[in-house]
Amino acid sequence: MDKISLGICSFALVSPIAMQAQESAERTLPNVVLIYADDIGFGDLECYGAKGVKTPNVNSLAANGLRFTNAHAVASTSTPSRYSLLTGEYPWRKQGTDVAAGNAAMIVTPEQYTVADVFKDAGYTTAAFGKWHLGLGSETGKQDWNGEISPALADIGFDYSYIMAATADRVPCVFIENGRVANYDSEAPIYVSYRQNFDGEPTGRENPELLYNLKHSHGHDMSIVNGIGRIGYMKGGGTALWKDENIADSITCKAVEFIKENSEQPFFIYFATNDVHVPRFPHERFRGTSSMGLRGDAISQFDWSVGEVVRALEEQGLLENTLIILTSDNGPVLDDGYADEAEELAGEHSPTGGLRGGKYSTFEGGTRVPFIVHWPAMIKNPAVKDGLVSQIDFLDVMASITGVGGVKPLSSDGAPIERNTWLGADDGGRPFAVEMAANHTLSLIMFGWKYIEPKGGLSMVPWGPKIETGYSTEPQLYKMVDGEFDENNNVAAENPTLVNGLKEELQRIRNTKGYYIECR
Ligand code: NG6
Ligand code: CA
Repeated sequence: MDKISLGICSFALVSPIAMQAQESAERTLPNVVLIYADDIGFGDLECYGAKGVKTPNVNSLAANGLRFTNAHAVASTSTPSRYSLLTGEYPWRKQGTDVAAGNAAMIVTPEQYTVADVFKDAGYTTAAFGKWHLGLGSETGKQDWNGEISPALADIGFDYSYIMAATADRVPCVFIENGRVANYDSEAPIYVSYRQNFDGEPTGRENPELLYNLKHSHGHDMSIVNGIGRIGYMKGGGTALWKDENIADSITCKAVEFIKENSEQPFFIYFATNDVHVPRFPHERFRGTSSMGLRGDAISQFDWSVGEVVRALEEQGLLENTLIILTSDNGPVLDDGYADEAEELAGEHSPTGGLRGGKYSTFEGGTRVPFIVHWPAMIKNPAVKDGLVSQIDFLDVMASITGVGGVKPLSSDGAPIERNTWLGADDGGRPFAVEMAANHTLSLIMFGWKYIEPKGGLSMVPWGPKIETGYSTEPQLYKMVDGEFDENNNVAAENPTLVNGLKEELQRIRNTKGYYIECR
């Protein structure tokens, strides 16, 4: 295997003719629903081997569609992964794509072509629900939370949006509907700062007695909203403030409403759940549904959301011709800053499904995620697929499916031809995938190997989560093929030629936008 000749154009591509572009032109365009989970690991869903939690709705999508076992988020944290999924550009090509504060300026700019623009160009109605985490407004810290926030999602292709600015653990703790705070309470104007507290406002650090819902384990000791400490400071909000136990209900109900109101024309829904990110505080009706406490119960809640979306599609007679893709933004973490007993109660369950590392890390636990494709009208043979998949292709695969794009990608790093993998027509998968860890270490999966570039860094995440980073000053090479995948056995020293080849290949990808296509 290490004799393989590495170098530009050294991999074979599936012929574009194999693309199913010739399929019946009359077929109406599918609705597309992306269910983008937060921090759900490779092993966190029952159909991927989860223990102690039931996920019947997700299982049913997997059983009637394609369930991928080698699919990858582009990064092991949220903002960079989401950035890449929406734009088809690697996050390391653009500064400022790391985990964003709740008052960050918009990271995807209106000039950029996004997957939402693809759908607009195809004549779709588009909507985003739930976690955003890609900034809003033109300048960090300068948003007017009491008026119109601009630019917002309408400027990058979304007709409708009902979102959280960042994450549930970051202020402002309000939903934003079409660029304005939803349920705005004029008696409680909203102020947000990531620098200093507002006079007289309690914080988790100084007033731990007010943390009646969840206590922090690390960080998350600034403003208190709903008895939970957050990252960042905010004042006001009044009746607009969310209650964590209702977040899943709110975004799910809004999405279901949208499906009902838009059943006549094709739509794209970006359905980004808050589950199972911290603070995990699912609704009472999910409490105790798993054997793992709040984290497991949040997985049940996620599964419920999936079920509600599917049910709404079914009720509108749309399920048959709706493409549902279910995946996650990065790998799992147990203690991510709140004392929710995720570690203590995990029991037999392995959130990464036995992979090494987790959220933040360069090991597979950080970026290999569940990936399920369900489209009854198109996918007639449900299967488990092990072809290499990367979320970097989302924009171009959607462009190919909607007929907006051609053989050439519309993004800088995606590949429309990967549509064949995503829809099950090609088992081979992507020739390579690049993944980024929290400290920007890149790894390259190619030719059945995983190469992790050398870059310094602590071997464990230093601020709290008990996760191996995978960082090393030495190159790492792991065999990834034929069930022999083992990230414990670094064979770099025995394979210097291969290591060099993969290093060069990674360098070429770094230097070349559209590298995949250049190699055709
Ligand atoms: C970290 C937070 C963590 C989580 C993460 C982003 C602390 C101590 N930890 O900085 O809780 O919010 O950022 O997660 O503040 S992500 O899934 O949105 O990338
Ligand atoms: Ca995440």
